Amino acid sequence: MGLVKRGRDLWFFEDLYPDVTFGFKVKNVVVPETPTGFQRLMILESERLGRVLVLDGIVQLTEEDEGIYHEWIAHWPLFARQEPAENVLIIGGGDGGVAREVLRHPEVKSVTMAEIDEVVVDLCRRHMPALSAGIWDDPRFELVIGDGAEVIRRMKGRCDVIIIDSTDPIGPARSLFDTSFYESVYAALRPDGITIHQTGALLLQPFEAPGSWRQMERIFDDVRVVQFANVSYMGGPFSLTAGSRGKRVFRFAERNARRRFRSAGLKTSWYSPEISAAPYPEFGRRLETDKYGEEVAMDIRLPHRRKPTARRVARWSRELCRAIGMVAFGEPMTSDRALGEGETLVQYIETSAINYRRFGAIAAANCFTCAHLPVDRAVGCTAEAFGAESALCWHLPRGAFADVKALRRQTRIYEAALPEGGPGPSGVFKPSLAAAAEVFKPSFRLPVETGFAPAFELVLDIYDCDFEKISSCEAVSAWARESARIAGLKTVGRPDAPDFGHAKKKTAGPSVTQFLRGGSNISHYSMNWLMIVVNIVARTPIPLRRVITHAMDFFRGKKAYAWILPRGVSGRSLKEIAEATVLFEVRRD
Ligand code: AG3
Repeated sequence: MGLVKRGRDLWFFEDLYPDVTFGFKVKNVVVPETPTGFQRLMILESERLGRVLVLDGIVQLTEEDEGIYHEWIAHWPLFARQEPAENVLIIGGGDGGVAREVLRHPEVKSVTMAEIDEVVVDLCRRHMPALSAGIWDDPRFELVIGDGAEVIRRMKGRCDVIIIDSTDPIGPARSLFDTSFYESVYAALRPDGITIHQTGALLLQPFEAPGSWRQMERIFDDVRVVQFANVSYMGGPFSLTAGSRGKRVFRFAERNARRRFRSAGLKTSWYSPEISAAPYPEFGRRLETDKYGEEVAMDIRLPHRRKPTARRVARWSRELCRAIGMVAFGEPMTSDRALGEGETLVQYIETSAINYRRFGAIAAANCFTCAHLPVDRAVGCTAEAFGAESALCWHLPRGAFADVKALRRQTRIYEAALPEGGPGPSGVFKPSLAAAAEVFKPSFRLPVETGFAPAFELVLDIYDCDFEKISSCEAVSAWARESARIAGLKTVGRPDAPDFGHAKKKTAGPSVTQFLRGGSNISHYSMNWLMIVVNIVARTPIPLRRVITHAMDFFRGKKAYAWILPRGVSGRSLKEIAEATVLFEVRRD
């Protein structure tokens, strides 16, 4: 929205979120919106907040409350250390607020500030001089205009503290939230060094801090979240994620801070060593239990002699999108235009995909979204589209950071009857829990081997994957081809690998569809959650262990959860189907 006239008054409304906003009455436009070559900059003045720096429509600071953010991001890492820091690197921070606070520590010998956008430095210095007061004449301070991601590579092992005062991970700061950047931050730290990064509003940007945490946890020896709240970053609790080089650095952080703060005699308005850096328990819960998405797999009996055509199925996919409130991405793809027995139709939707195939008189459809899934509506719409009165459903939590038992508890296998679409009288079943070792034994037989089902689906969630691999469309396509070879499944056409989820933090990353003879591999990759979700459907047995461990090795995933669903079954009870549905966990260290 930006600047909006309201009667005689001019107001500013922030553009960060599509559905909630932060606004204030503008007394004066100090610098009208100016493209800097990197971003759009604007400086406004408000009666209550003083001057306000806005980049790409997002409030970066106000004169009234900038001290809260700058004190926390500078003093927390500096005081947490056992020994005083001598060399400090600031990435971003062009307004000078962080440097000002860092330079208040007399033991600090050098401060380098790497800011990519010189216009931010110049205009803030001119229009908000108090922010950077004193830094320009301080001989310890050096400004480098350049990309922080590059500057840091020249700093190997030289910094005691690295403060990343960036904008959000949209626009020029995107690369500062990558694993490769965090790796160079770790490499630039001296032993016992600390880095700290702004990682967004805990509740309004719920994937941002967990996304950085998950990446940093793999690289740094310890990770903490520091939280505070200010006026200008809407949403209450705001997060700073800190990482250390050295396992014991944070262990005494609070004690060090109390001791060193007292002896420094520094006066702060907002920072206090007495305020613990522990995040709300909600953050921990989110790391543990949030799920990436949910899926409902539906097997429905087609009315006698009704074989849906590709057009009919494409119509279902449009109806389903409408029913679940999702926008389709592109057109539906089919493994074969005739969409005969076992052939697959895939429709990408805003946050993942829906798909369909038929095994004899059973239509097997899946609906997977990374947003809330109105399951009953999805099931009702699907059964109705194919003229069925009930549907056998597997409702699966996907990408849940929970243990395998909790996962089993959250999995529901039930018969949904129309028109209610809710669980039928037969109740809700759970999958059989197995150990990977059991499933990987040659004696374990897939439902297609025992003749229980004409097809099976391997639903695989792999956690803690390698960022570089899962963010590359080429890499994931190569894996899809390779995996088909290992599975002994013939590919039909080339993998389709679009990257359409980048606008949303949770879904940022590619998706892949590889049609297979008698099946498909449809998978999604989350750059922020460092995980992938895979669905492989096949009508012939595959070497389960090799396929799963190959995928985990390829993406360097540490942990995986897998379900095996018998698909296209007819003439079996729900209980038998539930018994033939297996859930297990695989670990690779
Ligand atoms: N840098 C962090 C701004 C974060 C705004 N994001 C948000 N409200 N979610 C501020 C620069 C101050 N030196």
